Amino acid sequence: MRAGIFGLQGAGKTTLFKAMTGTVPGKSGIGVVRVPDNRIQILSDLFKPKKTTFAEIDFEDIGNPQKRGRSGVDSKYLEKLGKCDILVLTLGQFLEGNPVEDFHSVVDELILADLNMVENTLNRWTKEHRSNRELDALKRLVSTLEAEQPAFKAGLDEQQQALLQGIRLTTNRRLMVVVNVGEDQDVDVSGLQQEAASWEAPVLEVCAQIEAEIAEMDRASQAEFLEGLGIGEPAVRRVIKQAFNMMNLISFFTTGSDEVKAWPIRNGTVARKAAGKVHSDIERGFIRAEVISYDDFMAVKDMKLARDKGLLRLEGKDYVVKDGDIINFRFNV
Ligand SMILES: Nc1nc2c(ncn2[C@@H]2O[C@H](COP(=O)(O)OP(=O)(O)OP(=O)(O)O)[C@@H](O)[C@H]2O)c(=O)[nH]1
Ligand SMILES: [Mg+2]
Repeated sequence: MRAGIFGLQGAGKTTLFKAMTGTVPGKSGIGVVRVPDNRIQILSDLFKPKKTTFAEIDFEDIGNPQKRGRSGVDSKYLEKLGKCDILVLTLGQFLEGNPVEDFHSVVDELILADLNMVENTLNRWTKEHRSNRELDALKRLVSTLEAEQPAFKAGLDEQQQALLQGIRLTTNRRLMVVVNVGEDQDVDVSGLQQEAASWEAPVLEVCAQIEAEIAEMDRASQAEFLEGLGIGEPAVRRVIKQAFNMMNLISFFTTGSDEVKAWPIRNGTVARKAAGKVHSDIERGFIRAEVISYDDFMAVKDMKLARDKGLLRLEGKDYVVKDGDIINFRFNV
């Protein structure tokens, strides 16, 4: 799963990437980021496993195709954005710009590009006498985009989405806004929040510069530094968690003396499919899932005790896995 960092020139995209990954973007522009989860840390302290594994998502520094005040976007940029599951728009507040204007100059271009794409497709499909269902779905997209709303607001159902699958859009995915604020800068983001509301986009503030410096420190200095600044946790951690949620992901956990691990899955995944994440054999030979919620487990903090007390539930293949479920799969091969 990938989140694409984009925005105007010099907004702090690369600095934000550094703050999240701890490194500069390589040639691909993609970096793997660990999703902060205190529960995994706590489970790891209890089980003392050889290995502790957090969920991970990718962030991509999409770079800068669009200069301040210039309009038009190139197809390569749109293609990159189209490969991302969610978009992270970075606005450089520290530049003394106007974040509301910057917001519009970026997202309005995306809406316009999508509108062009959809209108061209509609013309072509009309000539090709495509089905009414296909044309109606397209028309619905046109009216949404004409109203300067992102494509995902068209509220197309799964069938309609499937009909339009081949059309390359960028505004049919969720957006998050990161305001890159300068040190000691007092910012009022309420105007921006209003604008972002049409995208249902959360607005987060990050001082990317400082956080990029923190990301380079060792753990001990990081903690000391954050305490000195009076910050509980770096704001980029919230950006990462938010991105994870916006991808509609949750985590279930597996525990043991070998490994404590968070497994990211789509919200709504059933037990048998979740088992397949761990191993295809476990999915194939699935018998039951032994499940205990993180909170129930933490009341006893011991798996044997939890079992003796009957706290482990036996769930079948169609059980919808919940965030924080600790699962032991029973299977035969
Ligand atoms: N004062 C201040 N400078 C910042 C902040 N964030 C980034 N910068 C500086 O602004 C400049 C641009 O930051 P980048 O992260 O390279 O911006 P970018 O969006 O990747 O830029 P392009 O890739 O060229 O579009 C760099 O010199 C950063 O050090 C900030 O919060 N405060
Ligand atoms: Mg850059």
